[in-house]
Amino acid sequence: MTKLKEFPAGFFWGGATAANQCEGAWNVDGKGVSISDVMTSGSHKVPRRITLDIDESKYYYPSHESVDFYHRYKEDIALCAEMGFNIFRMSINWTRIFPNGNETEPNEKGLEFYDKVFAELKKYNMEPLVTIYHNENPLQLTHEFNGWADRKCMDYFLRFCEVLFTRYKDTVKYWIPFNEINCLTTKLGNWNHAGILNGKTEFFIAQIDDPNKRFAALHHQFVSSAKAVLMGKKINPDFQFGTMICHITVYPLTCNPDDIILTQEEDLLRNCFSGDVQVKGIYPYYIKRYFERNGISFEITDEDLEVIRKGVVDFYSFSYYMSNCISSDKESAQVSGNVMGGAKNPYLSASEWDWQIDPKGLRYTLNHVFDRYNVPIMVTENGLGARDTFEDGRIHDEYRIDYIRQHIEQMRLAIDDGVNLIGYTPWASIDLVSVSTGEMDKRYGFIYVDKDNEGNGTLDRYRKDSFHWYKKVIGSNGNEL
Ligand code: BGP
Repeated sequence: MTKLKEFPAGFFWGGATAANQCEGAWNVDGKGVSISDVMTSGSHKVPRRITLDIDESKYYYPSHESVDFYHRYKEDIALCAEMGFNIFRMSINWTRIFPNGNETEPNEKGLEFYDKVFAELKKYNMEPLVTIYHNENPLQLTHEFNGWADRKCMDYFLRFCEVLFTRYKDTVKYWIPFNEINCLTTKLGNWNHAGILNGKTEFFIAQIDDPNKRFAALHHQFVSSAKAVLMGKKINPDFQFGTMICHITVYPLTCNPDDIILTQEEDLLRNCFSGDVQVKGIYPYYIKRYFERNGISFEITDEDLEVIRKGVVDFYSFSYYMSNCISSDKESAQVSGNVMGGAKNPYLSASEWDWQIDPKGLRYTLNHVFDRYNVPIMVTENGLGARDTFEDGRIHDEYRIDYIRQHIEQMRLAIDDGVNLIGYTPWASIDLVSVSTGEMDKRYGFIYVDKDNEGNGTLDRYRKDSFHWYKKVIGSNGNEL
């Protein structure tokens, strides 16, 4: 028996956050309103909604105060440094820099905030990993022309990129242009990921899915990502860009060939399409056929395709929370209550929110994507959403430790398989607002924040048991689990 390969020296260990889910300070220092700022809180039974009028007395908007990273970033970064992070994933809130998205000059105060965050990271030798777009579309662009559904959005986004690349030329090396870009391949990702508002009711957006707009929006994000890569490499050839795919790994529920075919279709559409565009630089054959079969059409120019071909990313990153089963039998397909769809896998348990826990699926996925793309890989999100109990300043989150331990074990096996895995930034460094529920009690962090679903709490930070455990893992470069 040969010895299992170890995590390579210099492996990136850290955690992930997103501006709209942790910063708060939604209208401070010149910040404009983003689509996330007009989303009400929800629950896993009642979906979040986008309001048209911000009337604070009627609704609770979780992103407005959130966990106040904006004012507490020093304390939070110090805690991450204590765990031993050498990488810190975060996003830059577009509306801090361009409040309405369409200004010609950036808001200096917004940039100064990120200057300070980067200075703090540098103090602890933490590499910033920056998501440029994490559901933070300026609301103005949505009102003006339906957000990403319109080509005009690209120019405004690229101006935003230009400002960031120039300002942070020597500060940031790793960039992710779009978070979970592939969510637009399903109707769930419409509003949340692209600011497309279809149809209005009195106070709310009706959220009617329009696949033409949705896939046009996705296309505009692909072209913008490729243009950002080309622009960024001119500004600093050492910049490294990555895709970020919400990878919901799919298995056929049975060996019925009908299940196999459906599973393949689902995998290609949801998981592979966006990676193929961003890493291989091609619009794959199967998506052209999918568009034809479903009557989907929008403008794709020759120039777009040329840009996509040239502006490929350097690394592949993805979020991995679960796997799902696909079944051609309607009844089985309905069994799971999981918001992400799919049938229940009898071999797996699930989180309270019905996300099926599948550590071995991570090893399978790592091999699958490395074989397909052959570029360095980072797992930029993975974690367990759970209700934590706070007792005398302690949080005993053994369940989270188990979840992350098992996933790290599988990452190590994938490395042993030969996969070039370079980093791991689990969700989340710190408790923050959940994107699907808008609530606080679906917690992911290593650091507990005293705040509840209604927004009450001291905002004080506490180290969970998982904090101490993860510190040991990082200190041993993944050897002590
Ligand atoms: C991903 C998002 C994150 C994050 C995470 C957990 O889809 O990129 O922003 O929130 O999922 O999801 P949730 O908060 O819905 O549990």
